[in-house]
Amino acid sequence: MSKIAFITGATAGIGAATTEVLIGDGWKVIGTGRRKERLDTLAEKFGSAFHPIVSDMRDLEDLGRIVRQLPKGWRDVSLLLNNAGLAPPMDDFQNADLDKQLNAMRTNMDGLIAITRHLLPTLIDNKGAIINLASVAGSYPYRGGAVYGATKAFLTQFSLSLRSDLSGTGVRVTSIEPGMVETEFTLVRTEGDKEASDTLYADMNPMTAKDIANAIHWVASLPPHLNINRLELMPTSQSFAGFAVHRD
Ligand code: 8X3
Repeated sequence: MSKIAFITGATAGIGAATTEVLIGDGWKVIGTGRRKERLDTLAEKFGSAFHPIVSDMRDLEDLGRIVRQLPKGWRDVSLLLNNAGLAPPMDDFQNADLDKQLNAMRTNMDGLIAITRHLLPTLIDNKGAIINLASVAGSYPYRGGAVYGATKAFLTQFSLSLRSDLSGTGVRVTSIEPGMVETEFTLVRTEGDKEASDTLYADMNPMTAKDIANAIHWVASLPPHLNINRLELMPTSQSFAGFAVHRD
């Protein structure tokens, strides 16, 4: 099997960390992202093991073109890591900016479905694997996470149902569901408010992008007869609270 991975959102956080771990294990990585200068930095760092593609997950037509126009030597993709995603601000939904909520849906769901559909013929040919970056927010509700959590629940269910459709093809599908990881993710969620982002991680010990990258690498390196359906991870310092009860 070829060792070519296609990673969406490779420019930061878990995407960048996984790019590094996979390349360290002899993979070649096609990395997409919106920020060209970040992609250039990765291209400089990884040389011929990295193929950068500037792309926006919301531009569905462009995603098709990107896959159709993969250059020679980069077409034989055997691993798709659907990592690109974002969380809108944590406002109660009744107060939320609708455009920001819809933007998260387009990025986390529409773009992901499109790129998966475009790459599937190749992944089937290669008996490859798809790893989807879902979240604990898809299983456990919390305040301010209505749309974000729903997009991640979608992702987990999409992964499981895709396994049914792909029965007999040899393609493996995994939903990775992390809790708190310290990356730029929270900075996006707080719309660049560094203090609010730092407060979320204050005095706890979040997971790192490298922790998740290592888990992804482990899943990708398992023998072909073994499929991890769902993998849920949390930092030890994050756990669960009880139901909220409103009292007058
Ligand atoms: C986000 C994980 O725990 O911050 O995907 O909601 S958490």
